[in-house]
Amino acid sequence: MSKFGTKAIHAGAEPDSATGAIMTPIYQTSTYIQNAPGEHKGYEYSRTLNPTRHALEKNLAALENGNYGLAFSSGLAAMDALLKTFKPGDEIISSNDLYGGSYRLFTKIFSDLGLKFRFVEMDEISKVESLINAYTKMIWIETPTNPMMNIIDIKAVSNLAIKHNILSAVDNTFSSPYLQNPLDLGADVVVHSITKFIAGHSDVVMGAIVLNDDTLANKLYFIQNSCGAVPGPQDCFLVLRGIKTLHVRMDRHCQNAIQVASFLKNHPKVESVFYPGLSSHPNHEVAVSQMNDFGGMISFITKGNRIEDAKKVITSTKIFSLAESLGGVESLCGHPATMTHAAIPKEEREKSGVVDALIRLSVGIEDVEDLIEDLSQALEKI
Ligand code: P1T
Repeated sequence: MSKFGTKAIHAGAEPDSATGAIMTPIYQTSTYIQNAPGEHKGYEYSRTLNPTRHALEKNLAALENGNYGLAFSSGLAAMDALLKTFKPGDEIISSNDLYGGSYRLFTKIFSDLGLKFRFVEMDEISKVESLINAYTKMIWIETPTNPMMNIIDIKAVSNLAIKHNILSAVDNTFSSPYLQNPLDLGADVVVHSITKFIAGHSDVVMGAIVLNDDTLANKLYFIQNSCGAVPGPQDCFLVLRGIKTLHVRMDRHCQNAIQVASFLKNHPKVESVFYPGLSSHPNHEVAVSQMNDFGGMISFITKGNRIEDAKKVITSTKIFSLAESLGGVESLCGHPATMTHAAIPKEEREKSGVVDALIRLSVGIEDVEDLIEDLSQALEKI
């Protein structure tokens, strides 16, 4: 099997057989001519399958070392498809620290459809096991978590799921397939918000599921086609293009982030820094064991834990732009309590550490000296 960079550039993207075009063409078509009913070249209708999407789906499967890759119109649409494989009465155990939109999908949409969600801090696997009962069907984790950057032991969760004959699913958005491959660690399903590091240029919203199991993959293909939350060919092309530099971009995100995290950790106006690459991070050893590097996301709190100071910092940066999302080449800063995690009630949010003073950074691939200088001048304002 090829190594990561080679797969990123070549997997699924055969040169076009009709013209030799080295880049996968944007097959901007909804339908395909048939010679006779049912006699076609493998493509019937673009909700079902489109050649540009097909190339991307094969590439995504290769990057996560999975048999099947399915692309969806957003990360939440990918999660929605996975959740539709369950039935009323089924229970899902989820990490308590997770993207606000995922929490909203669980508690405001699928709870009403009869699924039950149990949220738990997953620092110890016994806490997860204590919630498993006859109705439990899946353990859902994000790692690193959004936004607290907790690391959950994927192998431990996968082994627990195997022991109880239930599924384990990992939202691998913060790591990207370059830094972590949950299927190799025993997980059943990987979900991505492609919008983030995989696409990498803040110009596409998309999601994906990668898995190995034939039966579950068939169910998901059925849901993908029946419900229709598929991405268009233009977006698939942009993501294929973005992926070709995923490994190069991720290396730079990681190199920059560790320097920014160290700068913040030593800054007199900073109270706490959450970055799994710091040896002081409580789950640093688990991160070392399951990640190739520690990614571009950092959260921190300024001294005194004041929301006014957090707002001052994130409105004073000149290179870090104040915006939702993450994983693009440009650096972003955000305020989880009022932005990405506003959908989680304050009391719930604060239980997992998402206090009003928390600042989240998506460290881009600019020159790190400029990023540090930017944060330095913003911190001087408080
Ligand atoms: O935005 P969408 O492509 O639908 O992906 C949702 C999603 C799923 N999982 C994780 C871990 C995420 O971070 C997200 C989206 N997150 C943001 C927009 C954000 O700023 O955190």
